[in-house]
Amino acid sequence: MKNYEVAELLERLSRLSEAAGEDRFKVIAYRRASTSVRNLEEDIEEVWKRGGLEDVKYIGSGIAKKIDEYLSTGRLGMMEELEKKVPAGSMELMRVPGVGPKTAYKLSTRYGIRSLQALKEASSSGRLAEAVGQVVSKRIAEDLQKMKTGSSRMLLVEAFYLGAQLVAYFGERGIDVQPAGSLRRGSPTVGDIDLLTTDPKAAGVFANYPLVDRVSERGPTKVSAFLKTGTQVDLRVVKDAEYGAALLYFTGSKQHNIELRSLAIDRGWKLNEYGLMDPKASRLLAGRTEQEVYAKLGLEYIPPELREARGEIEAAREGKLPHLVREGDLRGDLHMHSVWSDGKEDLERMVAAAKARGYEYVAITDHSVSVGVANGLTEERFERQWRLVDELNERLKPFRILKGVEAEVRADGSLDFSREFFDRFDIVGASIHQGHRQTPEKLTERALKVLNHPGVDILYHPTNRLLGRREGHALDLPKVIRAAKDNGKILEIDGSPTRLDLDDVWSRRARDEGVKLSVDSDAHSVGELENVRFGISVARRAWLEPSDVANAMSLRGILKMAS
Ligand code: DGT
Ligand code: CA
Ligand code: CA
Ligand code: ZN
Repeated sequence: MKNYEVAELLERLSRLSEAAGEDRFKVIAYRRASTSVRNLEEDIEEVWKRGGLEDVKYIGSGIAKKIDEYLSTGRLGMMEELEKKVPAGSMELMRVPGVGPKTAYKLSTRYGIRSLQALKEASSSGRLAEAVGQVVSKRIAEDLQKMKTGSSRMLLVEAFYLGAQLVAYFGERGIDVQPAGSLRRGSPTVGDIDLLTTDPKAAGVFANYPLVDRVSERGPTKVSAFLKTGTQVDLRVVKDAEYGAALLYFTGSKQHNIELRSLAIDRGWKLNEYGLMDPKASRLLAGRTEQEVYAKLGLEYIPPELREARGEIEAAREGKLPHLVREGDLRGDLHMHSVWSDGKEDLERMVAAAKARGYEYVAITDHSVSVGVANGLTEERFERQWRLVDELNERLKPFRILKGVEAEVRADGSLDFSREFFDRFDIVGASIHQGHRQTPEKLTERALKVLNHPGVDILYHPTNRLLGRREGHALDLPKVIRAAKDNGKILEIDGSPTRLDLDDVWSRRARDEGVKLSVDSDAHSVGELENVRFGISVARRAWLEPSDVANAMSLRGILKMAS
């Protein structure tokens, strides 16, 4: 999925054009196209491959040509021309929302402020206020503060695809690199991308990566750069004999490392990014692989997703680590949409794509009628949809399409249909979208009401959080989990990259209480069926085994649970 990348490219083109004093209409056109690509449900690369770029809203022939050049070659000639016209550092300054092109131009040419670091210093010394006035300076200071507190973190999906692109770029040049850090641990958001390699050629090759905007640090063992997407990448070059220790160290988490190190110290040893050492004998005990280091410390190998200092070291010592669920364990997907409601794809195509992934069953769960904006279905439209589903099921045997619904929970906790009507679905998921400004008590009451409803099988994205945009509902989750347990209901880990809801901590708690979780895509397009990958990251971070996951069950199992 390159939508994010292409949207960023167009956004940058817009900003560069503005900074370089280009025609205003162009500036606006690029920005509009960027927004359009960002919101596109389909994978832009797929659209490009079938020659459909110009069908996308706000993409005309000129912009289509640029996207084509970028997707075929990885670069954009015109962008490189523009970059030459724009003063050094001003693009980096423009990552701050309050710094527009004119301000950036002025700061970099007249005041010599050419990096975020310099901007921060100017902000605290008062020089910034002299340059741009109190009001603007105050706004910039606030933006800088926000960037520091994490609102500038990327979603896992963005880091994942950027990381994959980097690995491929090095791979094509015969260099193995491996992502570490929070990306490898599968955190829902990622601050920067950490890469590790043993190949000394990597540093030079990295500096030539087309997406590199500015190399901020360059030494023999570490190169740091900002990409044009605004992302920082740290590449570290280490020795073969130290690779495992370095991978362990730079995968983190920091807290996990601290616990490991104290384990080493207990034995009179020393653990750092160079290896596990016995200082008395000045001898390297382990370092080539992570497995070796864990083994020497008397531990089972700990998968990266568990390295959060949440009891994994103790479990590893006792040989009690969970056998974590993998994407391949999923036998179906219990949440997705079609054009019947707000999906972008025909039901038939969603089903075919799900089948092609190797699933045994899939639930089509379009919205129910009270979600007007999402074209929610009435009873009558569901009955029509079911006729199509029955026909397809006849043809696709033994594959099975489950008749599903994402039932909207109204403000008073009631649902759109009668109990009898819900019984005619195979799978009923319920979602609380509306009324999210209600008090936590009221929201909890609605969730509990739904979990006590005999027709409901799953509570979808239980807290309704949107990463980077909105906190989840402050539900009384222990109560919600208890209600799910008491009523035999499933709680969802929604794999949509902005949701990843329930989160890892609460999913684990739910599992501990004996509640099953489903790992779903919430796909609105074929490409988004991939979302389960990120849901699986959450599930693994929650210590889930296949037996904890509802859609790792057979068709018969899921039908029984949902009946
Ligand atoms: P992020 O980038 O904020 O999403 O989170 P991480 O975990 O990727 O953190 P990052 O990029 O600052 O550092 C990568 C890893 O390097 C981190 O997980 C553990 C290790 N590390 C970094 N700084 C320290 C430190 O001061 N002490 C220890 N023990 N480990 C560190
Ligand atoms: Ca990192
Ligand atoms: Ca880092
Ligand atoms: Zn949905």
